[in-house]
Amino acid sequence: MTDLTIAAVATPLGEGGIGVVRLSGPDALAIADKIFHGKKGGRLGDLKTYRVRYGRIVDPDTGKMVDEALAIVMRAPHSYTAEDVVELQCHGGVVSVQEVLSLCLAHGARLAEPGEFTKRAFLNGRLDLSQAEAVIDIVRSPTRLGLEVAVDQLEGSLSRRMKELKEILYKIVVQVEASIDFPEDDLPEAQLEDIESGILHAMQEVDELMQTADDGKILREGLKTVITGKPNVGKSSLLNTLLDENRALVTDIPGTTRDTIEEVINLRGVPLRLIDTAGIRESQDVVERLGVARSLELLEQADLVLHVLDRSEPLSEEDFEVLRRTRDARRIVLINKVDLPPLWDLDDLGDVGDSPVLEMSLLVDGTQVVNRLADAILGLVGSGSIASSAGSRALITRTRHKQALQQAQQALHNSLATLQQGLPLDLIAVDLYAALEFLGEITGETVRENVLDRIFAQFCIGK
Ligand SMILES: Nc1nc2c(ncn2[C@@H]2O[C@H](COP(=O)(O)OP(=O)(O)OP(=O)(O)O)[C@@H](O)[C@H]2O)c(=O)[nH]1
Ligand SMILES: [Mg+2]
Repeated sequence: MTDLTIAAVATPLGEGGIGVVRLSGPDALAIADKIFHGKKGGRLGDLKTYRVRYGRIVDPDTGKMVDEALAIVMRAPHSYTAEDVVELQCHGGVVSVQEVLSLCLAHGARLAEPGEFTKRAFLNGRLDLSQAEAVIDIVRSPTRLGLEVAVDQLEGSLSRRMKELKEILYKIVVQVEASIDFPEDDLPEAQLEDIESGILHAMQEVDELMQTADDGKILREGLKTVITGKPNVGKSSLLNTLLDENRALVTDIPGTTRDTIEEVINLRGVPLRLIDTAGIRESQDVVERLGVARSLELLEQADLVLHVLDRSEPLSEEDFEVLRRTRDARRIVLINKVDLPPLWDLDDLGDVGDSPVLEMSLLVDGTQVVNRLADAILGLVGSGSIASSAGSRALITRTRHKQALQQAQQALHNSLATLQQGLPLDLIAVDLYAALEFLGEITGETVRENVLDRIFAQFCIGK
């Protein structure tokens, strides 16, 4: 695959100051030379790496000029992909960049698949897999803290941590291998103890890393925050207040919101994916019923539930139903409309477990609500720890990494059990090698092709 030269538009499609068409592969310079005419003549193929030329893009078949451009030459291995790369900076119009791309394709390049430039960087050994994944996280990062974590990962924070961890395991493997040839009974006790404490140490390190997975996921994807409650309690009003804009329709008709509405806000550095949902109740209306079903589904996946109640209306079975359903969730109970005469008080709610309860009026005091809610949310998700962990050691941000760690941990656990049962040492070695292989999946040494395809398919074309 890597013997072919690929091309793609690397900038977003639309009008812009410039638009970039990127070529990568062994023929990148030759293809660019067919369509790019430098103002002062000369061939791009004769340039050293990191040189720029000003000129024109010309269709070689018709002799017509397509656009003005700058051509940037980056030679292997000193480029993003570690292959020969040419970037053609054209005027940023939808048609002009497409025309330039078409010329590249007509003269020997193949259209790049999503993420293929980064995939080549990985296959050519310029980035490991965790770093390649960080590239997409940088592009998609919802907040500054998320960006910090992604940049650290691109710089190798996770790669270094994995390397340290693998070093620990290699040491144990060496000890085990060296002892395998000993007759069982002659093995010095101290040696077995060394192996045991090595495994325990590795397990502790893996555990520490796994502890960061919750914070990491929140920073990368945002905290999935579902606003729920029965109809007309003020869910959409809450979304609008938090966004500080009239995003969702608000009326006094129960059942106004039917579909879900999702927006991302930045809560003191922590990204919140806010989802306003249809009010939960029995309904004859088909559309509303679908909305309610979707609300219930979202409740199951929520990282955080904001349960809104209306104090100016009697508590009903629907309120208790939502309370029951969200009992085990990370949850904040919001008692709204306290500007109106109350029809019930806190005791009537019964036991809400550890959930913080806030009384508020979205109508009268929106700003204050935002601040109090922010304090409550950040208190609940431990923002202090999120913010500090972002700046310190490597964070696990992906489920894929977490699963690999869990599998490694299981393998280590098995090796420990084998050791403690006094079984032969070569059995321990098998589990240790398995643990190493799982850890290798994170950085990509032992990853399978179909997993790679899935990872890079998440990228945009041109990246
Ligand atoms: N008095 C008073 N009215 C409020 C308050 N918050 C919201 N409302 C009103 O309550 C009504 C319902 O608000 P929404 O935000 O549409 O409620 P909802 O929960 O999204 O309703 P559905 O989408 O139907 O489930 C609107 O008329 C709001 O103006 C409040 O604190 N006090
Ligand atoms: Mg609504």
